[in-house]
Amino acid sequence: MAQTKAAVPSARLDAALAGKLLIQMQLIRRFEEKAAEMYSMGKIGGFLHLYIGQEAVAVGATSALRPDDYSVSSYREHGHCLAKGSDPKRIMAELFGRRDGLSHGKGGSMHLFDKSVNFLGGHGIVGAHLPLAAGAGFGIKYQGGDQVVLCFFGDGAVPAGEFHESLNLAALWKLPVLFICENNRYAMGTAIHRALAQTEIWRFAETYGIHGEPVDGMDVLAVRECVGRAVERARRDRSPALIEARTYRFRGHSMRDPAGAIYRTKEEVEREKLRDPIELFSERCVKDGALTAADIKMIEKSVSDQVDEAVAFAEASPPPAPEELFTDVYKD
Ligand SMILES: Cc1ncc(C[n+]2csc(CCOP(=O)(O)OP(=O)(O)O)c2C)c(N)n1
Repeated sequence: MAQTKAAVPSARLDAALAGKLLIQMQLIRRFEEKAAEMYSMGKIGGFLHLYIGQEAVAVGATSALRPDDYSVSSYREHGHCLAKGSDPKRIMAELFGRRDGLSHGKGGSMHLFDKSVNFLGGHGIVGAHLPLAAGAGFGIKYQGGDQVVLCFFGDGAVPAGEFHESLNLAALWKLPVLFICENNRYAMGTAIHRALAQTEIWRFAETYGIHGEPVDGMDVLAVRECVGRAVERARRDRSPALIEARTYRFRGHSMRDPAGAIYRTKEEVEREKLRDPIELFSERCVKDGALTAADIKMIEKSVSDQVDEAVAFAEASPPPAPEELFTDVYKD
């Protein structure tokens, strides 16, 4: 298996950047722990797919963007939406199915959209948003802009036709789309080697003549650096890229599979938890002198307060009125 490059270990970590990355990863983690709790209490219905363990990918990649760049994701998108800058209160209200939610309470966990931060969703059909990312890239090119699109998806989308069709068109038409595969090794209960003839996913880039690269998805700085280079290239000459972020989901596929214990061993999960991206980055910050242990405690406390406020906001928001059933469903 190809080795992933680590972020330059000797580079001194900037305190402001370290704080920003850690706050975002902590916010995603705490937000989702709370969402799981709310789900168990029956306050959140429908599906809920947690991103816990994968935070470094959304945060590292999105930190390389400008605010006017775009991001689009699958149904495991709470982290991408938070990293793009959406208000946690409105995300929580959406999970609660309330009127003040990002999709006015009619989308739920899998359908978060936020035009104000250029977050293009939240998509429940595996692979279906890759052509949308190519379309957004085409729109940018057509209008002569220099934005880029980050498209996050799981390894389960790689065998799907949309993955190949989208990479082909993005390469052929030179679209500024960065395809970021979050390889957490399982699509529901199916391990990648049971679904893919080529398990080194970044190598599919070779087929389409675009840049491809694996990266350690548990290392927020490595992801930021790798995606940052690809963003620079895409802005300059509108070249797409395929990045395979090697990561792991600590929880099961969804709340229906809370432990994910049937198709993987307990030992494997425990071993992977030793690579917790938040723990690793916190240690690095302290070692480098970018943050103190007290700073980290303060971040934990303020993030936890922010999540509690999000829950209070969601609880206070009313459900959508029956006459709103058919509004906001299609673009008017
Ligand atoms: C076209 C399609 N087929 C099947 C499903 C059912 N399904 C939901 S999630 C999932 C697994 C996808 O795994 P992956 O893309 O690796 O993402 P992860 O859940 O690991 O984030 C499947 C098969 C679906 N939503 N869409």
